[in-house]
Amino acid sequence: MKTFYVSVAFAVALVGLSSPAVAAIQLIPVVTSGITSPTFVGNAGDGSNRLFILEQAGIIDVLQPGSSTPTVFLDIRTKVKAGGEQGLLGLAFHPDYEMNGRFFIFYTRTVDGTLVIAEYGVSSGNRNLADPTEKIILTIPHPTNTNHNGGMLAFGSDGYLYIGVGDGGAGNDPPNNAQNINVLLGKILRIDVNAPGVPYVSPPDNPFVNEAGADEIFALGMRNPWRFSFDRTGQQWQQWVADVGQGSREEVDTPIVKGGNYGWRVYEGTACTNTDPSLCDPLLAKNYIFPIFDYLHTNGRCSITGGYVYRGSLNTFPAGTYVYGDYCSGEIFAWDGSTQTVQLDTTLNISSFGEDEQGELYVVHLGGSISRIASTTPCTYSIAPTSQSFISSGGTDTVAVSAGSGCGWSAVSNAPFVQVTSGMTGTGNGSVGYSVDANPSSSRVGTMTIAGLTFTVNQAGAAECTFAISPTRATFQVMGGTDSVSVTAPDGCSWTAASNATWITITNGASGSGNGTVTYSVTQYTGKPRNRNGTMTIAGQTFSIKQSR
Ligand SMILES: [Ca+2]
Ligand SMILES: [Ca+2]
Repeated sequence: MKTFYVSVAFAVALVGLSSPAVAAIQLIPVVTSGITSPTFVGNAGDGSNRLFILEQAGIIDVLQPGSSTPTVFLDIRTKVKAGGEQGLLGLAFHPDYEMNGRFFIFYTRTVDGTLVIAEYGVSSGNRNLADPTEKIILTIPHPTNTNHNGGMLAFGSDGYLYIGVGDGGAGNDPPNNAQNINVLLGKILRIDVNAPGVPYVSPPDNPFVNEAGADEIFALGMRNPWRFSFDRTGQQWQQWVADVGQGSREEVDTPIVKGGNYGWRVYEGTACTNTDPSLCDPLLAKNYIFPIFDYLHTNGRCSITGGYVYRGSLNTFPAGTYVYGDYCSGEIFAWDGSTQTVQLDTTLNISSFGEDEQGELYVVHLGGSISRIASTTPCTYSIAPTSQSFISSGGTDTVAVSAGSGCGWSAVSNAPFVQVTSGMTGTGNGSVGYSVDANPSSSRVGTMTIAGLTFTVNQAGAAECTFAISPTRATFQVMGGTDSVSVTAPDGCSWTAASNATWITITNGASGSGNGTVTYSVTQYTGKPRNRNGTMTIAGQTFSIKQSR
C-alpha cells in the first residue's frame, strides 16, 4: 500500500458499491464493526475455519466461523509504531500450526520504526488466545522514512518463510537499497524458522549463501512488495508479488525466481525510471525480470494491493484467476493470464485480500470492514439418491452429484464402515462410488457428506438375523427330480445355500437376502445300498434328502 489515508474508523458503507454492467461478484459483509484499520485477514490452516484479522495498531483478532464479532487473540500495541504505512502488517501461521501453535508477525517497532519479524505461539489452554511471549526472529533497520516497509509474510511449499520488504522509503529509492545485495530492504527474503537452537537460518540454496550478498535474500529489485501470495496448487506453489509503484505504474511479478532481479529502481513496472538511465540500455534488459503486467495510474488508481490466485470451490472466479485490487480506486481486478478486468468498483480502501481455509477470498477495507467475495450466482448442489439400504454382507453403489459448471465439491465418509472409493472430489456433475463393509453385529446407520449434503447408509446387522427353512427334508425315488425350499429371513439378512452331496445340485437361489427360494435337483440313483442320504446347508440350516432305489 502506498499510503494509508487518514484512518478514520467509520462504519463501512457497503452501500454505494457500484457494479460493472455484468457483475459476476458481490461482497458479503463479514465484519463491519469493532475493528480499527484492519490490514490483513487470513486463516490458521488448522481445520478450525476461523479467520484472523490484523489491526494496524497492533491487535490480532480471531473470528469464529459464522460470527461477525471478532475477539482479541493478541494485543501488542505497546510494541508497535502505527500510522501511515506503519503498524502490524503481516501474519503467517506455521504450516504445522495445528500441531505446534507457532505463528509469525511483521510489524514496525515503536520509536525507531525498525521492521520486526517475531514469533509467537498459541496459549496452552485456549486456542483463541495467543501466548504474549515474543521471540524476535529478525529485525531490519528502517530508520529514514516511514513508508515502504513491505509487510507480507507467508510460507511457501518448501516450508520456508518468505518476507516482503520495502525499499526504505522516499522517492526513487535514494540509497539504491533495492539493487544492493548487502541490505535486506527492497527484497523478497526467505528464511528457515525450523532450525533447532537459533531463531532462523538461511536455506543453503538461497542465492547469496557462500558468496557476496545477504544470505536471507531470495529475490531483489522490489519497491514495496506490500502483498504477495502463493498459488496453492501443484507441487511448487507459484509466488505472485504485487509491487507497489511510484508515480505511474503498478505491477505484478510472477513467478518469483531465486536470485531474480525485478527491476526497481531502474524500472517502475515496464518503464525506465531514468534514475539510472544507462542501465535501461536494451542490451542490459536481460538483467531484469519484468512484470507479467503493469497498469497505469488512470481512473484514480494509485497503489496495487496484491491478492490471491483463486482456488476455491464455489466458482467465485474461474480456477486460476489472480484476484487483486487498487487501494485508491477501490477496484477489485481479475487477471486471467492475459487481460485485466474490473470485477467490482467499490468505495473501499483495499488494504489487503485474504483467504479462508476453503480458498474463498476476502477483501479488507482499511476503514474497518472485512467482506467475503462471492459469486452473484452461487453454486448449488444436489445428490441422488439421498440414502441407500444395504444387507448385512455389505456391498457397493454410487451416488450422482448435480452441480453447476465450475462448481467444485468433495465426498467424505463419516462412518468407518463406509468407504468412498471414487469421486472424492469433482467439479460440475459427477458420481461418487462407495463401499459398505459386512456387518456382523446389529443394524447400523452411517453417513457420507457429499457436496455439503448428507447421504445416509442403512445396513442390517447379521446378529439380528434369524433364518428358517421350509420344508426341512425331502424324499426322492430312483429317478430323482427337482424341488424347492423356502427361506424366511428379515429384510437385509443375507444367506447362502450350498450342497453337501455331489448328487444334489442347487439350480437357483445359491444366495439371497430376506425371504427367498432355493431350487435344487437330485440325480437318478441305481447304486447300492438301497438308500442314500445327503444334505444341503441353507441359511445355516440343514436340509436333508433321502433317495430310495
Ligand atoms: Ca552471502
Ligand atoms: Ca519491477
